[in-house]
Amino acid sequence: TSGSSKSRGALIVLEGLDRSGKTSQSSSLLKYLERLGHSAELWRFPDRSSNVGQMISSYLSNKSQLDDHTIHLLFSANRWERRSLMETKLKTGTTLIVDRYSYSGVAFSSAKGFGVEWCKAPEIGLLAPDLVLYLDIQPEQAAGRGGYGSERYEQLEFQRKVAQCYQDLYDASWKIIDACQPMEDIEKQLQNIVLDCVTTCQKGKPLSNLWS
Ligand code: 2DT
Repeated sequence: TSGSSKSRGALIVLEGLDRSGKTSQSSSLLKYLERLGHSAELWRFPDRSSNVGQMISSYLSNKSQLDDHTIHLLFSANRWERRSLMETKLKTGTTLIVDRYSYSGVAFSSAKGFGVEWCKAPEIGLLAPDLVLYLDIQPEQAAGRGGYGSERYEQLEFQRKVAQCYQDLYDASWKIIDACQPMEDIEKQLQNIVLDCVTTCQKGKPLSNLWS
């Protein structure tokens, strides 16, 4: 069955360290869903296109400095400014594949030493994903993949802390995928899990909010 019925779309989030393959796998999933006739879009956070997004982008590329609390709240605001569009899309049957979401927000800021509860607080009330896919890779292996760019956070020592923080966030609902397998194997695994989730949402699984 295609996604063109009135059933809702699924909110699917990909998380993982830098260089874990999220971006390639997100595009591949989008193509897969489209081939099956589903309405789907690829989103990513930070969404650098808004005013808030431009402040974040400038911070990440080291063109500006911001207090750690401030940047955390900007990342969150950047999700809040997309929340209502996100809900509309989902309710009108579009599945969203989202490259990074609140978990990046919490993992990266708690890696700086903030308490997890403080990091989660501004995320409360954002839409909860129907599925979290974690592309699992050791920081050392990720660093070996053609190296990092020049953005803030793209450093092995910090990525090690982020990896630990992601681990503290995992719950049983996350699907952990070994990101060191051949690309096609990862694609296949993700496709099966995602299709299952899309079907469950079509059948009427209700939307909910973070952190429930
Ligand atoms: P990309 O390289 O994927 O564009 O990410 N980050 C991201 C945070 O610190 N908090 C957040 O809420 C989000 C969504 C992760 C840019 C960097 O921004 C970090 C990497």
